[in-house]
Amino acid sequence: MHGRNALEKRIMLGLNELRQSIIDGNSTGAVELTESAIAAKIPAQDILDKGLFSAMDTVGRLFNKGEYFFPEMLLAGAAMKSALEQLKPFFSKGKASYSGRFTIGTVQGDIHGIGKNIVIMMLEANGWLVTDLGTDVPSERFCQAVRESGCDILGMSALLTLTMPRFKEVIDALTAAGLRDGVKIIVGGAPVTQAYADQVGADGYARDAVAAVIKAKDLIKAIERG
Ligand code: B1M
Repeated sequence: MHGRNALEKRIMLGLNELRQSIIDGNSTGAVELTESAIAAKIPAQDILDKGLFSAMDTVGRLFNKGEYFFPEMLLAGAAMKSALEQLKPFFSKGKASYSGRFTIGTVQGDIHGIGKNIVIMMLEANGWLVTDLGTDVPSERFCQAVRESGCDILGMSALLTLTMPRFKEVIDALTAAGLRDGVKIIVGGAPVTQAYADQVGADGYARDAVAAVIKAKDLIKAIERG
């Protein structure tokens, strides 16, 4: 029992160190500490939740308090991205047969891409064939992608209150182009809510990456039922 407590304490210390390296924007440290955590057999989901996500929460709080500015957020984002790369193999064991086609992007005016990339990682791990349109994606590009990819689901991410209205813009553009009925739409991102998703006429909302996978599966079932 004593040994187990000591081990848990060491794991927490390691994850705290990883968390701090991301808050400090130290990409090299973040990669090394993620590798150490993996080597110590800490589950990838714990590294993600208790190390990486938790660090970003703190960075957001520091920004709100006026202690962090754009450059610090940028460095923290880069450190998080580097750490994520190490975790990717643990979430990318896609199945041989795919669950469906999912096209995703962050809306125009918004360059936040980390959450979207985590959603992609989880979708691919669950057998989805994902097309990533990147960030700052204009409505016309979303329409073009739906037209050309034949995707079952279109996902849109927004991290800014200011860019959330782009969801409706894209949905209206899809309707005008006669493409809306052929695709299901999921929206997400920190400021987005179920009520907002309903308001803009999306088919689904997901609070996080795991919820996005569940919602995508539900929508595919609905398509299959006709
Ligand atoms: Co920005 N930023 N940022 N930022 N940034 C936020 C979002 C903010 C909340 C910080 C704060 O005030 N506390 C705030 C937004 C306030 C608001 O409008 N509500 C903010 C601001 C204001 C800004 C700028 C305007 C700052 C400035 O210039 N003065 C600027 C805007 C630039 C622009 O986009 N035009 C800006 C810039 C940046 C950086 C570029 C420096 C950097 C992004 C780097 C990058 O992505 N490559 C950055 C960062 C890092 C953040 C914080 C700190 C972290 C975001 C993040 O990556 N979170 C953020 C504060 C915070 O969120 N705590 C903040 C981790 C990620 C795993 O979570 O993205 O929420 P998240 O994704 C989750 C869920 O939301 C969900 O699943 C994901 C995984 O579980 N999800 C989906 C996301 N998309 C989904 C799609 C789905 C389903 C689920 O279906 C399709």
